[in-house]
Amino acid sequence: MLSRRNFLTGSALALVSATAVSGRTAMAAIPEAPTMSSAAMQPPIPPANGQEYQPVVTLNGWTLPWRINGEWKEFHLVAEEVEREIAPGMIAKLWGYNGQAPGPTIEAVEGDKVRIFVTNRLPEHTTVHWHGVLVPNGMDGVGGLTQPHIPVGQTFVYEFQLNRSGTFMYHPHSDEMVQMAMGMMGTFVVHPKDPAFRRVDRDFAFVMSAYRFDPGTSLPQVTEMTDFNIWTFNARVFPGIDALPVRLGDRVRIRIANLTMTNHPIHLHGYHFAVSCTDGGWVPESAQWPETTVDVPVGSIRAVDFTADVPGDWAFHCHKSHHTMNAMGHQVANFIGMRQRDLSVAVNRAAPTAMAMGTDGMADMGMMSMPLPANTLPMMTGTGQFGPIEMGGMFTVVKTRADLASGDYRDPGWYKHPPGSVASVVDATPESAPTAPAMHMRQD
Ligand SMILES: [Cu+2]
Repeated sequence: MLSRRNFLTGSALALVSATAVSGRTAMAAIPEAPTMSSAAMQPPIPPANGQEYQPVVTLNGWTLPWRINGEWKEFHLVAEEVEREIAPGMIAKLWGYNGQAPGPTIEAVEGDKVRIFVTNRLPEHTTVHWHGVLVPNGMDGVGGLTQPHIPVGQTFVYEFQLNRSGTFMYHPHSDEMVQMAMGMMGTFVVHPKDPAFRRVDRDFAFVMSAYRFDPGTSLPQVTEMTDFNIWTFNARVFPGIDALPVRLGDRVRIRIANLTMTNHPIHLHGYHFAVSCTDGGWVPESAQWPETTVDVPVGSIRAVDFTADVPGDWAFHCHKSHHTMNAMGHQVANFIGMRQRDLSVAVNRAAPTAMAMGTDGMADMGMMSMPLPANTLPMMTGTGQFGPIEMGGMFTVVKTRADLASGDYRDPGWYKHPPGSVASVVDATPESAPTAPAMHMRQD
């Protein structure tokens, strides 16, 4: 293993620029490459001197620190093998950047000149494409087309000016199928130069990725095209995904990027939102309409803005119901209404721990802690203050509270409902039931 000192020296000597002006930067020292060992949401980084914006918070992620060098903001990405905790109980061996997959969020301001060093510590070549960022052609990161692939062990530098604000991504354009299926991606946020433009009080971001892990394994099946079983927000699944803590009355933005291989209708309870931004820029207000679900196509970003004007624990999830499940077999028959008792007796002779399930639906899966193969997760899980939540995958909660301090992103726990405001059981015996039929009768 190289020490960091050796690594910095070595990569400075081996520096190859993606630009035609390599001589200018070839001798520059490379900034440190910070690394992150935790999959927990890290606090945002305040703006650099003289700049004003609401820093973005990455769900179960972090922001890549930068340094100022003259008129440049300098970043250092390291493409490498990582171990990512998908949720407590499951570790995936992925490829990512600076210790995590997805990589850290790159954050800058419209007008910034950015210099991004990319060191390749993968076993094969790579590149970085800045998805949605308008860059000179030679900075576009398409291996073979706009630059040579970054060989193993080498460092390339990308330099460009950020002329437009918005929400973007980065990912390889080298052996793309494998490298994205292995988790290589990240979010790239460019704040408007005018801090008042579409200003929000809380700004969240994440990228969606999907994997097929055969139970008990830790490497994703990179050739899978359709049958994925782990659907993630920032390579985490419920109940491992951070909540989104929000102060009552806040203007909130959630930036949702999609690098899975299918679309995701992302649904928010409690509020109406509007799509304020895509990876193509800001949507004019005259072109927005109120929504509660936004379909995020593959290779796209939708940022939604809303005012959190009602307190509570509001579900936020993909509306494809199999995307709010964790690892599950997809060849299970529908047993609803079938009598399995005789079958169970026969099966138990051969497999004494086998259990007949599904006769009355699958909710019991949410309550049962059946023995699982190593390194996998229950299909539906998570427990709230009223019992099993019966979710997994792409599900989390917007937690809106009146007593949250601005800038406090700690999980505030479960919502305390005002007395009498929770749906509850009533006496439904025929004598006490309200007489409903009247409303269906026509008065001719
Ligand atoms: Cu989905």
